[in-house]
This record gives sequence, structure tokens and C-alpha cells, in this order.
Amino acid sequence: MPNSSRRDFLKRTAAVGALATLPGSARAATKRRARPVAIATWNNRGALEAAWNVLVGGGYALDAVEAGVHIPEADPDDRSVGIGGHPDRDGRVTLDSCIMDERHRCGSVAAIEDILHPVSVARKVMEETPHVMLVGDGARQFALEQGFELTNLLTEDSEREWREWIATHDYRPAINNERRDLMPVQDNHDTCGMIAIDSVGRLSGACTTSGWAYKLRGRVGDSPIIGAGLFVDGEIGAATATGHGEEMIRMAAAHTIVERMRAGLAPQEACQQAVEHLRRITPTDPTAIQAGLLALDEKGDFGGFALQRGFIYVVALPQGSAEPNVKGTITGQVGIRGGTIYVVEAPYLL
Ligand code: SD4
Repeated sequence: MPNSSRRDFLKRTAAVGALATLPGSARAATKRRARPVAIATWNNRGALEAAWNVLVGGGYALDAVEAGVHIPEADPDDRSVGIGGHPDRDGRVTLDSCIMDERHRCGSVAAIEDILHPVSVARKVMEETPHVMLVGDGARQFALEQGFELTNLLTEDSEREWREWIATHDYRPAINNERRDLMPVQDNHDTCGMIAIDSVGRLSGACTTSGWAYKLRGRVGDSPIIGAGLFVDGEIGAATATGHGEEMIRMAAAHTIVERMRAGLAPQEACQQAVEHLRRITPTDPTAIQAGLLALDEKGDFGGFALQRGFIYVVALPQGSAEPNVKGTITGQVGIRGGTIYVVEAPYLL
């Protein structure tokens, strides 16, 4: 073996060996944080508070994340989720959503139209069918059979913006599209990925979005893909992702993070390593994409990391918890019933 590849080989095996020895040591060394804990992508404070209200009442994490993501799904001013979300290139609002519990039970809908709460359809897929994922017309038909009502999701404002976009036909996605304060467009909220652990230690997650604005008709992002936009392993932890969905799918982002936690990494390091991995493997120019990753483990420890500047997340902790010692910057905090929500500007790679 030439010297350089021998060195690489040794480095690789050493890294694998280090990970392999971690589970008994590093994981056991972390103290359990007071429960419940909930965490969500971007500034989805309203969603997190709704989830928190379920959790502080002693509720189930799965019910909490479902109730939480209902908030942006029903908010017509949110251009990235549910009603009022940006339509596809043909002017149709198509939604992606999934949910997963602590026992690997999961449900998902992709490219569903005319339904206000896709996450609840995803939960029905999980609970009422032998399947995991339904798409397009089939998902819509299933929703109607389950008693969901038809709702027009294209609001006047989002239709107007789409018509303006049609006029220029600029089909280039911008990074941090979700951060309206960094972009020359109005304030907004964003794709909502949420993971939570309840007071008895059950982990669950949900992820919901209208996806990439003006996407090609039929395009599905990472948000409804179990293992990409969301993954939960009740014994290890949970992860969720936001940003350019194609990149999250490419690296199976949420699953990658959970597997790194299984190997002994803390949530913060698992997110960072996943972003570093993405940077190595992506065939896309890394400066032209964004990835925002969040993780929460079974001890209530959490972390977040992004590829580029601009990714923020919110975390809710019980009353009496010390201010969290996060990597990144706490940019705000707000008291809620029985707890506090912290807004965190995540650390980033580039
Ligand atoms: C997607 N990951 O459809 C989603 C977009 C997103 O905040 O996260 N927006 O690719």
C-alpha cells in the first residue's frame, strides 16, 4: 500500500474504532436532562409552544409534535408550510409531511393537495394502513376517505407572488430562503421539523412543508422521507432536517445523525459530522446549498448545526432548567407555561 493511502486507511480505521468503543463510555457519561424537551427548525416558536402545551400536561410526544406542526400548517402567512405555502411551478400547492413515534412506527404523505393538515393524514397512514407512504392523488383520496375536508391552499397572496415569479421565471433556489430577515422579502416562518421527548421518555417527531417554492410539478423533497427529513429511534434519539431537500435525501440526513448518536456521539457532534459528511459527498457546489440539522437524544440532550450561516432553531426546556450551554448563540428567550423557549443561531461549517 502506498504511504498516503496507508495513512488514510489507518486514519479511517482509527475513526471507526473510536466510534465503536463509544457506546458504553461516552453515552453513559452524559447526564439525563429534565424532561420534557422539544426542538424545532427555524423560528417556529408558535409551533413549539403548541407542542409544549401537550408535553407539560403530561401528554404523549407524538400528540405534541402533531399539535405543534398544525400551527404553521394552518397559518396562511407562512409561505413554506400548509395553506399559503408557495405553489409549484404550475401554481398548485403540494404538501409533504411525515410523523414517527418511538417504536419505529411511521407515516408519510408526499405531494398531497387540498388538505389543511397533511401531518394528520400521515398519522392516519401510520395508524390505519399497512403502508408508510402515500403520494399525490392517492394520498388525497385516502385523506377524504378518512374524513378530511378539501381546502383551497392557494391564498391570494401566494398566488400573486407566484404570478410575479412566472413573469421572471427565475428557477434558481436561494439559500436561506427561509430567513426573510436576510432576504429582500417579507418576514415569514418555515418548514417545520420538530422532535420531542415527553415526560416519560418517549421520543417522536414530525416534519411538514410545502417544499421548494415553484418546484417542478411532482417534485418531492426530504421532509416526508423517513430517514431524510425525519428519523426517530426510541432507544437512541431523533433527528430532523431542513434546507435543500435533495441534499438531505442524498445523505439520508436524519438517519445518518441517529446512527452517529448510536455510535456514541452527542447530538451536537452528530449534527456537525453529518454536515461535514454532506460537504464531502455532495456533487453540488456546497456554497449554493443549505442544510440545517437538529438532533435530540433519549437523555434529552440536543444540538443543531448548519452548512452555512443563517439557520436558527428553537428549543423548549422545563421551568427551573439552567440556560442551555449550546454551541451557537442564544438570540432570544421567551417564557411559556412551565418552561422557556430559547432561540438559537446554529453554528455552521462554511
Ligand atoms: C424541501 N427541505 O422541500 C424542504 C425545504 C425546507 O425550509 O426545508 N425549507 O426541500
